[in-house]
Parts: sequence; structure tokens; C-alpha cells
Amino acid sequence: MKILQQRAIDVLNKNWKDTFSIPCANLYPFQWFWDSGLIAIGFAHFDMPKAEKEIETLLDAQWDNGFIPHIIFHTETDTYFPGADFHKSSLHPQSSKKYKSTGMTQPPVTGFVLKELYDTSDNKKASLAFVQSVIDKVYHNHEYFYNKRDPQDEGLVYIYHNWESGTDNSPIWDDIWKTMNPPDYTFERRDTTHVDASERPSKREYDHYLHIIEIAKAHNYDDAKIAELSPFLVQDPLFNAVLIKSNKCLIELYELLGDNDDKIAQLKKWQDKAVKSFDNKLFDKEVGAYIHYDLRNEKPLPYLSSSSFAPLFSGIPSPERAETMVKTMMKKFGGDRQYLCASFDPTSERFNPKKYWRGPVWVNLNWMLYKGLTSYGYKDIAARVKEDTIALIEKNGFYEYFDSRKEMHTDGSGGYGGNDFSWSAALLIDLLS
Ligand code: 9WN
Repeated sequence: MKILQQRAIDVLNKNWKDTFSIPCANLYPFQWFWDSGLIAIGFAHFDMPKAEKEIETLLDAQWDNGFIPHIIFHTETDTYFPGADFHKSSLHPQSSKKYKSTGMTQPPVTGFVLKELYDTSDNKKASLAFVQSVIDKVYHNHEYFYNKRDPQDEGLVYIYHNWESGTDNSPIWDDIWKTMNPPDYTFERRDTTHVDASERPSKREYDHYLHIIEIAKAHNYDDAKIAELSPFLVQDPLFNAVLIKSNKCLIELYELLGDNDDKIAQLKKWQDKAVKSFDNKLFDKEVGAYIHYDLRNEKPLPYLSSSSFAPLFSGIPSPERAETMVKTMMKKFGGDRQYLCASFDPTSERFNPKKYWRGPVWVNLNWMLYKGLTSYGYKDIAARVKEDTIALIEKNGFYEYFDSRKEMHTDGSGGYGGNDFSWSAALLIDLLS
């Protein structure tokens, strides 16, 4: 295990670019929001200054309205599409003057990441001083979400683009693509020069992705206009579970800091409403877990994905619901021939174990599941998630995602997407510690 840990440390150091980390060389040459947070969790175990700098740099790119972009384009390179010139984030009047970025966000991990850093630190005083220096920015980010992304005041925030979900080409979005008919754009993909096209989204999927951005750009990334016009408007259980987990951690950190009663009271208000709505609106009894809700077309999207189980990480379900979810997970995803946990229902005809978010196992979701299952007392299943994650990395390397079928891992070719991928390394370090 020591060797694997050292290799993980080497991956993180290799992907460190002085003030932030890239997710991996070539394929992803900039800083990504949720990657950064998860990477900091790994650094915290062996290099706290880098962990803290990673978060500081991320927060330095925050917009005046509290928004944090999903990609921060620190360098000029045309090896990634769509780059800064396509996104044109400066169209938004409150966007960062210092950094070019996208005009979309990603799952707001920063709140719980700060708590992870604090918990890992062996110098609590210094760690709390760091938290004190950045926590209000994270609070401001949550303020943005509840003020701008919750048009019906439900306590649930929407995402307006599949890239905001982090689970980019999940089969869940197929239903939404059916409601759209974007132009057949001409553009040059860069991802498929780095990675086999069979492991990435299709050209037609990219047409949809670009079309939503064109609509947002036509309205200068104005939140109200996006809420009114975006064909993609979804309440995502993973995204909202992450926000709820981060709310919880911000409350705990503000309590540790003291002297922040107003912010604690506001966070508790958001949290109360969020947890109730989440549990009422997103739990599907027939599916036996949480699902996505299509806010644009006002209909549930009754599909099982690894996001369906993310609420365990945030302590949302009652013990009874958690039991139902675990049964669903083991029945659909937990067969003897499957590694836990496929990103999409392996029993569905939309399942594709090689293609990006349509089936492969991702380490970040496994890490959340491991934590969630442990906290609900499912120690054996949690242990299996952990062992499966380690086995996938040991057999293949620090890939971005992995085939969920066990028979695909006999010759070390079951890892897909980018290699030496930062969060796979970072979260492995955390799992092994
Ligand atoms: C678009 C960086 C990111 C992750 C996402 C993952 C992938 C980007 C892409 O890579 O998305 O954001 O170009 O495919 O889906 O979760 O943050 O690692």
C-alpha cells in the first residue's frame, strides 16, 4: 500500500502548477472547481500548504455575486475545447476581472472540503486560521445558490448545464436532449485527440452542450434569464446533496470559529428547507432511491445512477430510507461480476460500461459512497466500495474512470479517460489514511 500511496503523491505533485492543480495532463489543462476541492483533500495528508493554496486560488476566481466558475483558464492553450474564447465569461457584469473562466459552475464541494482539511490537520490552530481567512467566500457562494438558483424558493437549486452536474453525459440527460434540436455546429473537438472517442461523449451530445451555452451567452449569463430560457434546468441529487453537506460543514466550522450567529442562523434556515424538500421531492419509492427532477419540463427523471446514493454522504435519508437505498444499490449495482459503484444502472439498456458517465466507476463518487455508507453503519458494503476502488487503481493505474465489469480487468486495460488523474490519486490517499 505504501507504494501505491507514494505513486498517488507523485501524481498530485506532477499535476501541481505552482498555485493550483490540473485534473490531468493534456486532456484537462486548467483548474476545475470540484476537482480542486477533492484534490485539496489528498494534499492535506502530506502537504497542507498546497491544499490551502489550491482552495485560495479557486476562491480568488470567485465572481462578485458569489458565483464560482467550473473552469478557471489560468493559461492560454488551445488544447481544450471549448476554451475561454468560446465561453466569454466577461459578458457577465460581475464576473472576475482577474481570470477568464466559464459561466457555469460545478458541485459546491468547498464547504465540506474545508472541514476535511481541518479534520486532517495536526495543527488545528493554524488550520482554523486558514478556515477563518476563506470561509466567508464559501458562505457567499451558498448565498448565490439560494438567491439565484432556486426560482420557486424550494430550498433546491437548479443546474442549467450538464457540465454543471459533473456527470456530463449521464443517460439521464438523454430525455432532455429529446426536447431540444440544436444546430449541427462546426467545431474541432480536442478531447478525442487525447482519449479514444468510444470513451467520450458523441458529436451530437456536444451540439447540445454548446447550444445551452450559446443561449446563456446571448443573455450575458444572467441567472434570471437562464432560469426562464435554458432548455436544461435540473434539480440534481448529487449537486444538491453536495451543497447540503457543505452547508452542514460550514455550520460546524462557524461554530468552531465563534462569533458568527447570523451566518449560522441563515445556514440553518437554508439547510432545514433544503433537507425537507430534497427528501420529499427527489425520493422515488418505485426506484428505491433519489432521482433527478427536470424543472424545465416539470417531470421526474426516474433513473438510477451513482448520484442517487450521494444523499447518504450528506446524512439526508432516514435510516429506513437508507436501508431501501442500500438494498436498491446492492440489487442493481452490486452483483458479483460488478465493481461498485457503476455511474449508471447496470441493468438499464442505457448502461455503457466504457463511456464516460454512462456506466464506468468514478473514484469521487465511490469516496462519497464510502463515507456515506460508513456513517449509516453499513460497514461491510463500505469496505467493499473501498476495496473495489483500491483494486481498480492497483490493476489499472490512476485513471479518470474504470470499467465496472470485473472480467475487463485481467490485463490492466480497464481504466479509461485521462491517466494520472488527480482526484483518483487524492481520494485514494484519503481512503488509505
Ligand atoms: C467538462 C475535469 C472534469 C470533471 C468533470 C468531468 C470532465 C469536462 C470535460 O472533466 O468534464 O467539465 O471536458 O469532459 O466530467 O466531472 O470535473 O476533471
